[in-house]
Amino acid sequence: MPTRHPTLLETFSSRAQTATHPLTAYLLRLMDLKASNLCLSADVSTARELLQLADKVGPSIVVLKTHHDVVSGWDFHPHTGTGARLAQLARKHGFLIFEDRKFGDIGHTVQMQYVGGSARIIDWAHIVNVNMVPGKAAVTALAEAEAKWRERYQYEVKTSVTVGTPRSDTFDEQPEESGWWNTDEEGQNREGVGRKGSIVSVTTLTQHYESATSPRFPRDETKGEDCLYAGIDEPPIERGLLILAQMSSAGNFMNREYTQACVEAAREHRRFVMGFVSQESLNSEPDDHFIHMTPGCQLPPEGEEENGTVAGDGLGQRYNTPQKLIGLCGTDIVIVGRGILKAGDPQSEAERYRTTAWKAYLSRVTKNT
Ligand code: 6AU
Repeated sequence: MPTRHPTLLETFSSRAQTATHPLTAYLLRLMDLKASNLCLSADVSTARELLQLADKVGPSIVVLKTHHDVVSGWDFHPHTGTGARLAQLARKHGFLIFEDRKFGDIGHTVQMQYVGGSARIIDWAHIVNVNMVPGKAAVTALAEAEAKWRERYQYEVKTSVTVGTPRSDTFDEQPEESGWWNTDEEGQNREGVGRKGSIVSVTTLTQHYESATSPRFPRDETKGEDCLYAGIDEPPIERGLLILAQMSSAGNFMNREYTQACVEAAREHRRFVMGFVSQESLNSEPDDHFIHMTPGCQLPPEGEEENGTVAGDGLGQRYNTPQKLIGLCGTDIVIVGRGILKAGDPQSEAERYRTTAWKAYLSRVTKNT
């Protein structure tokens, strides 16, 4: 049982006022608006299924969790691919995308995995998570990558060609540092973009950044419906990190000391770390306003005792009910995969989970008022 930290007693709308991270504040408002604290773990095997599922279950959830690397047919196109189409569905139904990438390597590598490669995860996933086994540097490195990306994102590259004799002040003597933050979506180096002009004869080709008109992300060029969920604005541009502090699987090695180190890392990066993937609330100091998302959640079949026990999956996964996780352990959002995916009607099963998890939250805060 966690200690009775104030966040356990507060409503999500009230916590939205005090949350340190802008994306956490947004998510808490979304939860209040949709009366949902449900995350769907969309562990399906094709991009087509993923998009159909997101469209169907979108109204019931506040977070859609992906494992992009288990999805066949994932289209990596930055503007029209699977990430961009998910982002469009996220706007339409009002949910955030959480790529369950569990980064777990040295700082330099996790930066490249987050921002670069074919997937360019940071472009379409509002939230990612980190497995902190390599140490706190992984969190620092991801925070740095996000800050650099955000700095760049707020501007669009504009290209202009002028003919004439360039003046000497058109040139910048200091070349920019090279790295993943200087590559565009096609992987081309953008080194120096925004600062230098290069001369071809007397023609000057200039590229510069201009403020983007909308923080919408990724820049949406997909065709079709492009509406924004009513009642709330666009999510903020800031990306968020969840630290994997406790696992649902039997016999995992995340002991108390490890979990405590995760909490300390979160406190050191409050502007980037939204909270934890954990099995209980880890807020303990007055300044802790972290959010907790919890996997290993299933309900007994319909018609059976709602708070009864649920067997594991035979592969190490253990399950608890929303009532136990939200009501007793004090977490905020339940992450449900196969409990919904394997149902005959995933859409109505998602509604059953949404109402049960929301009821558990309401009775927690009501009991405590
Ligand atoms: O509901 P399930 O068992 O079908 O799916 C649970 C989902 C899977 C796991 O990769 C993930 O939650 N997960 C995580 C996460 C989210 O990081 C941590 C953990 O401790 N246990 C767990 O199952 O996609």
